[in-house]
Parts: sequence; structure tokens; C-alpha cells
Amino acid sequence: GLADIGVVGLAVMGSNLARNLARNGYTVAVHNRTPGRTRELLAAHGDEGAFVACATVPDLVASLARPRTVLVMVKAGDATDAVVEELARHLEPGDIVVDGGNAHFLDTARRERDLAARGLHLVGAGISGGEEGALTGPSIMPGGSEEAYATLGPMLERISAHVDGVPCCTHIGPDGAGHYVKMVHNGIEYADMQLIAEAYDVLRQGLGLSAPEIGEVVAGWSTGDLDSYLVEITAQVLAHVDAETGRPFVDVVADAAEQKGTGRWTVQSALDLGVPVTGIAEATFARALSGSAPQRAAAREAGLAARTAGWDVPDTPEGRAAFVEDVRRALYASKVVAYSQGFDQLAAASAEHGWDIDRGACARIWRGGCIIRARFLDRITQAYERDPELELLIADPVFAAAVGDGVASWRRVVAQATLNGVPVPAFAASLAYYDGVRAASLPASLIQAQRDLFGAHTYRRTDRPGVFHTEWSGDRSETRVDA
Ligand code: 2AM
Repeated sequence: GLADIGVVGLAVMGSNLARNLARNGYTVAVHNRTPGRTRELLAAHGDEGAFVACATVPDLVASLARPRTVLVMVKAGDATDAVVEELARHLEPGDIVVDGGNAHFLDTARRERDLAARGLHLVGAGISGGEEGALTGPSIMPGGSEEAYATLGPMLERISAHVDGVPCCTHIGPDGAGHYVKMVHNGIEYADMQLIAEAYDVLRQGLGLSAPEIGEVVAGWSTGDLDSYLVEITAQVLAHVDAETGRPFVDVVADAAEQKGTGRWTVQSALDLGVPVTGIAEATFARALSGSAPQRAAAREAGLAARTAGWDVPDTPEGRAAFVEDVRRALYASKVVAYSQGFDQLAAASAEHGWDIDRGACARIWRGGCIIRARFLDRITQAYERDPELELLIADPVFAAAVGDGVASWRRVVAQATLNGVPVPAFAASLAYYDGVRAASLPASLIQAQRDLFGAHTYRRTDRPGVFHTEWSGDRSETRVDA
């Protein structure tokens, strides 16, 4: 019979998704530019299900049932354009091309327009979960048309992770919406990782704990609010000992974090939308700072030193336990703020592009399969069920109470870290955001006055309506300029 779906690009992600589809009973046509990879896949895993090896794109297209559905898993950028274009030349109206790579959402929107003009569907699908998730059940964020989702959705939902029997896959919205949500997912992942790293650093420097000791503390966090994949793997990493030196593994890993770009894209888009995603931005910048070897060397050589105040932690079991609990609460509060900011960005992008993104559904499909999977995403889904138009996640009663409970701890941790020269950019930025967004008044009044003085940019008044300008270089009289 004809194949249910084709997979083009059989590097690890493509191969594992093809295997996942085959293991779920689909007949999968597979093709790779270099035929060796196709042969290897069939030799190693051909017995897991029904595969149809295809030497060429026309062979692949000929082997598929209609409407034909082809999942493209090649490098983002030029390779995706080349493969999508070759497929488009051989497909027929109504057929569906799925880009499962990490494309920029604007590229996805462009490709969708190009294919739509030829009667074809392009679906940009964000896929999270790494190699393991691709094989056993990832979180999948498909964009594209309703019509394409009707054919594609059931297959993707079946191979996705499931939590409480609910698939971690839903139709996100038209054109680039799926890749956009995946991008913000990755941005949130940057923030989450940075926050955990800051908690580790504070425990290490504040209490003098070793990496394995902190690993035990972090493992204990898995039973509470912080229960998540990232916390779980952090405990594993911190417990790991380097075989060669016998030292804790994190002590032999170079402290220069790399990035592939989705965090940067998230922040770039947030700047365009005017959404303050300070947790994600600080996490992205922290990676950049860590990798700025010449600047770090120059700062060390210049002797830029912290004049530290000393840690205010009673050297008793109770005092140390209280400090650990402060760090745990600071981490949770910062994390809630970082997620709140990310969901704010989703709302702004959805409004800007007319995508109608359901934020509760995004939280729901992130509960399993993906890197930020966590128990607390259930609470986010519930918050958006209570109020689908929720203006601010931390204004939801449950989250407002949770953050409120942690705020004293949060302030103590940021203050102590700052007094002792330990950088906590994401903790501090999240706390500053919290204080900014809840403030009854902000010094933005002074900014507006400054802008009016140097650029006649005008201002509004607190006591009456209208737009005003003061003649700063003249008699300082005020005129209403909107009348
Ligand atoms: P290859 O095995 O022939 O290199 C990840 O690099 C995947 O993308 C691989 O399957 C790779 O195929 C594929 N790929 C990269 N560039 C490509 C291109 N221009 N055309 C087709 N496949 C490409």
C-alpha cells in the first residue's frame, strides 16, 4: 500500500521521528540526500515498523497516499528552502509539507505564502524534546492551516508525548505561529536554565557547598513546586564525577555557554513587540558574557574585585537550611515571572499577527516531551482556563499568592548575592520586573518630562486629560497640543 507520511532528512532527529511514526503503525516513506543514511536507518531499525526507502524525491512522492504529507527534517535556512522547493516541484495541490526544524517564524510565513500560491500547504511545526523525545514522544507545536491540520494533526498527536492521556500537540495557529511558540519555548528554557544556574552559584558561594552536595539539595526540589525535567537533569549533572580527574564534572567543564540562536530570536522579537522579557533577555546575555573571554580576561587583569560584605547566614543547621529554602523560593518566584513574561510575549505576537494563540493550550502541550516540561505547567493551563484573557500570569490569584509567598526570600537572596558580588542577573531582573509591574507609580513621569524638554515629545498629566508641552527654553508656559 501507499505510505502515510514521508520523512526527508534522516539525521538523528529525522530518523527518530520516522521510527516513532513507524512504531505507531504508520507506513513511513524515508529519503535522505546521501543514500547511506537511508540504508543505515533500515538496517538498524527496519524491523520496528513499515518503512519504504526512497532513493529520490520523485520516488518518495510516488510512494505517498493523498493528500501527501512530507515531514522535512533538514538544517534550518538554505537547506530547508532547497528541500521544500524540490518537494513543491513534485507535489500536487492539497499536499502538505511539514518543516519540523527550528526555522525562524518569518521564514516559515514566507514559505507558507510561496507554497499556498501553488496550492500546497506548508506547516511549520516546532518539535521539542531532543533526540530522545523525537523517538519516544516529543512536544509538537504545529502552525499552518486548519485544512492541513485535519490530515496531519492525528499523526502528530499520536506520536507526541502524552500527559494524563492528553497529547502534547495541538494546532497553534496559522502560518508561523507554531515556530513562534517553539521559539518562545526555547527562550523560556534559556531563562529556566539560567535561574537554576544562579541558584546553584548562590548555594555554592553562600554556603560553600560542593557540586554533589548541591546536587542533593536540587534532587530534593523535585518533589515540590520546582518538579521539572530541568531540575531533575541538574541534580544528575551535579552528582556526576569526571572519570579522568575524579573531580565534580561541572568543575571541569569550561564556563562559556554557547547558543544556537532561538533565545536571541525570542529577545529580538520581544524588542520589536515592546514586551519586557527580562528573564529571557538576561539569560541570553549571561550566555554571551560567559563566552566573552577577552572581556573577562581584561576585567580580571584590571583587578575588578567585589568588596564583599560577607554572607549573612547563621552557621547552624537551621540557618543554612533557611538559606537553602530562601534560594528555593527565589528560584520558584523568578521562574514564575520568566514564564509570565514569555506568555505575555505569546499574547502580544498573537495579537500582532492575528494568530489567536491559546496560551493555556501551549502550557498544556509543554507538560510532556519538551525540555521545559514541568508539573507547574498544569497550574498555568488552569490559570488560563479560569481566565482565557488573563492580562498577566502573575496576576492570576494562584500565582499572585505563590509569588507573594516567596517575595521576602527572593529579596534576601538577591540582596545577599549582590552584597557578595555573585551575579544573579535573571533573579534580579525578574524581581525588578515584579516590583516594576506592581508599583503604584514609576519614575517614567521623569522620563516623559526629560523627553519633553530635549525633544518636545509632549506628556500627559495625572490631573486632567490631554497632551501637553512646556516651553522649556522660553517662559515655561504650558500648552495643550491635542486640542
Ligand atoms: P545529508 O545526510 O545528505 O547531509 C541534517 O544535516 C540533515 O539535513 C541531513 O539529513 C542532511 O542530509 C540534510 N541536508 C542538509 N542540507 C541539505 C540539502 N541542501 N539538501 C538535502 N538535504 C540536506
